[in-house]
Amino acid sequence: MKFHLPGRGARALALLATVAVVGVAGVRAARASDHQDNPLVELNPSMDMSDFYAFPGSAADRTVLVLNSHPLLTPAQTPGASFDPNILYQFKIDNTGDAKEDLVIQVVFHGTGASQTVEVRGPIAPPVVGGMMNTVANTTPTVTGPVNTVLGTTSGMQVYAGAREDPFFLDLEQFLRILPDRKPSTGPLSLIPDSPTAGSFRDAASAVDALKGSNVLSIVVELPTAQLTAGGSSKLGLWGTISR
Ligand SMILES: [Ca+2]
Repeated sequence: MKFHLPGRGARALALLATVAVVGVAGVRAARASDHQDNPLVELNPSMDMSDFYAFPGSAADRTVLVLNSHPLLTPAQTPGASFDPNILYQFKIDNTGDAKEDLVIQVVFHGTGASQTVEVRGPIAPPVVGGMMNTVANTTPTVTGPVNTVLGTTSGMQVYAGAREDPFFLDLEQFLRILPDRKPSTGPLSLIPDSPTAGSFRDAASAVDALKGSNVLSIVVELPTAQLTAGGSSKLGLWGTISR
């Protein structure tokens, strides 16, 4: 995963790389971010997955999965932003340790704007394993309803799809001091002085979150953990994909 600075696509650098391996008994956080990482997703921000999160849910036997896309929305842009109704958003679950998904949760949208609706299928066996060309399973959706609404049940699957402030924390100024060749060639960030001694990020008291106040379109799914471990073990590999 990598963070891309606008206008420097070909020279984007891996900021933090991670593998999202989650042991259900003891969750390890995945730490990475991926905003605007290639020209294709800059042209279609709905395809731009910024972050994927997995963490314990509202009860001990439940897990939350989050797939964020369409990063760097300003508050003014946010009401007009939509999930792309022509692409497939997927949570992928490997519970056999081979880095191939055994289950998927498929999310598609209909319409645009405030009247957009979401359909969530699964967890189900993937119609296609791997690859970027994926198909929607021919099954009845588990949860359906409007965006910007909490859907489903607290005992089964709960879903929220809509705008939220980007939860990722990025001290961009310090990042550019650590790696000054990533600085943009114009604009305020180009003026940050190089600091060869800056070898780490600043502590919470002095760090500045460059993403504060910008929004993402978030797909949040909470479900019984047993639905993720079914047919496999409690050690889960979790990731997301966005594909046509
Ligand atoms: Ca597997």
